[in-house]
Amino acid sequence: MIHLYSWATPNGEKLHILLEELAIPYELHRVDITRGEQFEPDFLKISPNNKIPVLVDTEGPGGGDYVVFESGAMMMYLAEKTGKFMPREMAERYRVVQWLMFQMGGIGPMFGQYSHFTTYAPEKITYSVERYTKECLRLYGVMDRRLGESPYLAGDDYTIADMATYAWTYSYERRGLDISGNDNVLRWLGEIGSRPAVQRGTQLLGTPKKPDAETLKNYFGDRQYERR
Ligand SMILES: N[C@@H](CCC(=O)N[C@@H](CS)C(=O)NCC(=O)O)C(=O)O
Repeated sequence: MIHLYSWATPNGEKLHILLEELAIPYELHRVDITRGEQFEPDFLKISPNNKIPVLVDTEGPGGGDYVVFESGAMMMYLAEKTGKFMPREMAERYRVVQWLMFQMGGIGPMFGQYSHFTTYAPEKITYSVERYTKECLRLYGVMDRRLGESPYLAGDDYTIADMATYAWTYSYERRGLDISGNDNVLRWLGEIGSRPAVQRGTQLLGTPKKPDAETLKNYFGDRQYERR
């Protein structure tokens, strides 16, 4: 059985989408990161970086429990375990890995900083807002060029790279990003967004709540920076 520890955020949603696409049994455990549950000692045992998502596979490679943190690694683990959404052939497989890493190293961190400076920062810092707005739009441009060459990010097939990237990029309107002109991205977002598993996955834990004072304290206050 797969146990998923998660919350309603893009990094959580990637795994919600993949598990719904795979249609395998899983148990969902809510970790309310807005209330500091990511710092609980039991959770830290499986999540050394105090972040969701995390999975525990009770039938792991050695036959017993196997823990995986970092959403990209979790997606590769599930794809490899089930033989779905990531090809086995090396050249094709590394096309998926490259675009998954593009999400993990580019889209995720840059969109995260964009949200920080547009939504969470206590003061408006124009330089930072402009820098991350431009960077997010540049990344949509990279995707648009790629999706002009092939239907999906890694080529002809829908893979974990699409699921991971979709979870971060579909909410461009809520984020206040104008992506008009990126017709290939808009086509891809429309197609992926119409998949029933994607709809179930993105609605599994609802939409992220507006941050209150306690949330901000948990995300950016002293508790975050305690030595563990
Ligand atoms: N690189 C990590 C990032 C995970 C991450 O940033 N998780 C956020 C929610 S999207 C979190 O748990 N934040 C709580 C905290 O930092 O205390 C991954 O992809 O799994």
